[in-house]
Amino acid sequence: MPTATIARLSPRARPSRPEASVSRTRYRTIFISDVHLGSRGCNADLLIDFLDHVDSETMYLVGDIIDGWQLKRRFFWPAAHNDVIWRLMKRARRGTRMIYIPGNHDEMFRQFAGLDFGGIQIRRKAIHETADGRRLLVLHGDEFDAITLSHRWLAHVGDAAYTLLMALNRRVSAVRRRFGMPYWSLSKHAKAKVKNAVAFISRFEEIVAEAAGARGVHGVVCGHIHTADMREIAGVAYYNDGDWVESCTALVEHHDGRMEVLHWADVIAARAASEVVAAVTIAA
Ligand SMILES: [Mn+2]
Repeated sequence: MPTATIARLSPRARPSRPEASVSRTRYRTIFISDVHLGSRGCNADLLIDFLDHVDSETMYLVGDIIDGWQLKRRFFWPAAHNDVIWRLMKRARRGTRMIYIPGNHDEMFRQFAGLDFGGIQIRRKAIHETADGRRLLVLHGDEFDAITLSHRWLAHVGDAAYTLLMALNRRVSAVRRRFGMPYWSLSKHAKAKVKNAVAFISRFEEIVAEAAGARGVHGVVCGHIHTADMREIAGVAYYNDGDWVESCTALVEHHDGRMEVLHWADVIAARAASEVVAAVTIAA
């Protein structure tokens, strides 16, 4: 990482975009993963909007926050990506309990598991206790991805195809934005149409839930497959917080232990709609 980038990351440095001064929705816990900072696919603007509108006692960063694979190929680090890091570090300073569980794209941080940096605890996995007394195993999820583990090169071929799909996704998004249409994920819909991807996702979900069940916990929170979900699988609560490349989702725990997946593009669209309604009501 060039020195200039690191200098901009210092706690005293100001973000290029100041925090929005709006009242934040408070949750007990927030889980996000698969942000892929350092890659062109990252929807940093939506994530910044999310971070400025929510707060929590505890926040889990469930892996692939920084995309080391993409950064190694080509250095890409716009100001918005710094702004995300700045906001995460500021949360830790403000007293949010921050737990960072590196994934496969940011595996370079796994060597620091057990250490704390700037108030952020780096762990290989964690147990989260919900307000209603359930124990949830929190991990990234690549541990169960046989392809990633046994054929690293094959995972990279997949990564290249994925990068191409993301580039296409950005182009579609740019066109839609120009016509004032809301964010829509081409890749998310493409993936749902491909039988193999669907089979892979459901197999992944089963394996993760099974492993959590064997460890005697009530449920599991993971990321990795960029598909947010929450459902019961063989008596185990399976939660996936999704990603900020395709779907722009987060998993939140309410103060009573209730869990919810937030689709942030929908939240922004609803906010815009209510602002229009308010403006029209005032005008009338
Ligand atoms: Mn991953």
